[in-house]
Amino acid sequence: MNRWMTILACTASFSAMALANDLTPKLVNAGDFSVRIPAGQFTITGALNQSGSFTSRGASFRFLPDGTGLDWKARIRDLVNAIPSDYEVRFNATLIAPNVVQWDMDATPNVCTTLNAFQVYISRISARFTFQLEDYTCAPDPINRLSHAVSVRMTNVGGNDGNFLRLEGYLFCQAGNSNFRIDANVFNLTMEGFSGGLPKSLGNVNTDCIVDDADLLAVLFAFGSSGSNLAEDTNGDEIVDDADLLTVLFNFGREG
Ligand SMILES: [Ca+2]
Ligand SMILES: [Ca+2]
Repeated sequence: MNRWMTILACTASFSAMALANDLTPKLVNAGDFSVRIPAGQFTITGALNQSGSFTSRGASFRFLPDGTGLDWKARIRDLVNAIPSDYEVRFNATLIAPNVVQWDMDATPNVCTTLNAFQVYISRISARFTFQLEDYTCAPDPINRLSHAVSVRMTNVGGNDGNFLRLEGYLFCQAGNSNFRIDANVFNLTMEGFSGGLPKSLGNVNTDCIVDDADLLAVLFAFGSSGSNLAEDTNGDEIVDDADLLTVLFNFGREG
């Protein structure tokens, strides 16, 4: 009997450990992530020949409620700062190993836009980013794009097979004219991102990584206040009332 109980206890604790180590729920609970590309390279070949370094200033993206819960959308301008296109592309998530998420995107925008000084037609854009998730001590977003603290660090892994961005298009928006065909490749990427923590919509009004008595007290002290951008207004209706209090109570103890 004792032996069975020991086995059961071991199994239970092992399961708890396995669950505790899965960081993807922290991303889903946070609902968003920040990311930046401090280093990378690009080449453009065909009708235009250029090469150089590729970097991207920090941006944040929201996870979509459909799909895996870790899919997200981005405007091309957020991915490639040199292209001012608002066309949205979708990144689909696949968990390829514990705490390793691969995001894939493949789209055919067929839009005429600009790249640096040139008019370009983008017929296809595709990308893959692969990130290792690691615990990170709860702190303000180092990329300074998220309004809540973060508890997960994302670092890209998998080299050029796991991390690339490709563009197919036509110079001067001469769509379909092979004389104007251009291909752009972004590679040797270094990326980092942050997620985790909890948004105030889940009752975390003091931007740390837990809903606890500090949040409860903050809402109680602010109870009845009205105005825009109140930290304690969890649902954004410009008043701190029982709805905000209930949000804190329903999420009490939740960690992100
Ligand atoms: Ca809190
Ligand atoms: Ca409110």
